[in-house]
Amino acid sequence: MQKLRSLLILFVVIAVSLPLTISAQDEAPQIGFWEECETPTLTGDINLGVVFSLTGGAAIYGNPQLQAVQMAVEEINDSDYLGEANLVAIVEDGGTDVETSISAMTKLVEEDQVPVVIGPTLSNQALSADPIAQDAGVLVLGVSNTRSNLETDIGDFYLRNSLPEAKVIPGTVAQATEILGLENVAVMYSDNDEFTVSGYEVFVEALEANGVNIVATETFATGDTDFNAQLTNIIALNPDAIVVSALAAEIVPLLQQTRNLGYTGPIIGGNGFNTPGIASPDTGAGESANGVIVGGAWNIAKQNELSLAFSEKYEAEYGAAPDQFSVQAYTGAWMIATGIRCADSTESAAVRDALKGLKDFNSPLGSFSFDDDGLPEHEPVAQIIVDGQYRVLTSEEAAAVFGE
Ligand code: 1QQ
Repeated sequence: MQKLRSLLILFVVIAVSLPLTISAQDEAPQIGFWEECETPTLTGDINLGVVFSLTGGAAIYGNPQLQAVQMAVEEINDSDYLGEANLVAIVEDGGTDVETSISAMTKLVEEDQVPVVIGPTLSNQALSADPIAQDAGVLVLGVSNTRSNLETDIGDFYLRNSLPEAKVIPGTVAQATEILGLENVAVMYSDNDEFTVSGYEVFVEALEANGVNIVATETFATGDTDFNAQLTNIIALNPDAIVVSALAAEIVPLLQQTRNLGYTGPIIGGNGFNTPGIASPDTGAGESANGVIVGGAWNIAKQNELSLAFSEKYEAEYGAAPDQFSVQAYTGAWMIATGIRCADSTESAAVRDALKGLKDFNSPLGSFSFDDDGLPEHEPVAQIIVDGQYRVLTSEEAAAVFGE
């Protein structure tokens, strides 16, 4: 009898504590509007078009983007975020050129008839490929496009969660000017890419606003590999910093050549510098990347719980730390699912409207909203590469590279 009683007590204790442990797990922060929007009534497969640069120079950005979207899609389906419906990613390579991304978009829109596309990687591609979706009334969410005015140039079926350079560069330039006491800088940019030209214009405005003189401006083209002539001109003027708007394929040799010519000062870059691949000792510029200053949408030092959970899982799954591009892509896939959930629809316009209404969406990027102009809004971060690592920019970190 005694034995039976203790067994009974044990059973009661387990029965009482079991739901407690389950609900404690439930309380762990989770991405998504679980409370804000009800589980949708949708069923069956929902196709999500995915176009990223998986080949060519921009693959350094596109491959982490794809991995992150695949991770998000798996989580969305495993958690029944879309009720009985299932998100299915249809992946197309956008290459690094315009033509490949146009073909990819055409296939997704016309053949697969997807309601939503995530990508393409480059603004240059978005400007050529996204009008195909726009004309068909298919929603596109850019997750790495940072050129100015894409919303107005593409149309109302285009949204992005990637902060445009105009929301990042001014803060970075202001902080760098204060920390480094910049007076005279030289500027270099690629003049045949929509993003790099736009980034250049934003830099010029920000430098002027901070009272920094531009003592020289040099251009090059995407695909160039030798920057010695331009760098020699610039370095002869002894600038306090070199400001560069470029993409990874050009950034790597440009950094190497800059340091080989003996320039050890700060190099202030745009969004193209946000892949740690440029600092890789094997395939990147290695130590030549130290002293790069770049504003970003995310830094691994972000201590919000969703960012920490994402970083841990991404690293376990793919064997490398995540970068800004993967975080934006992961968040973007969850945002699209949230648009579908909150609209309880897969109609592009309905999803677009629900998505556009997102306010205070808790994500690894921080608290995300669209502003009144439909532009993404969250806190950017100024960074400096120290020993190959992206650190939050402070005077101490700057001193560690450039001395006091
Ligand atoms: C753009 C960018 C690139 C750096 C994305 C990889 O910001 O093309 O808009």
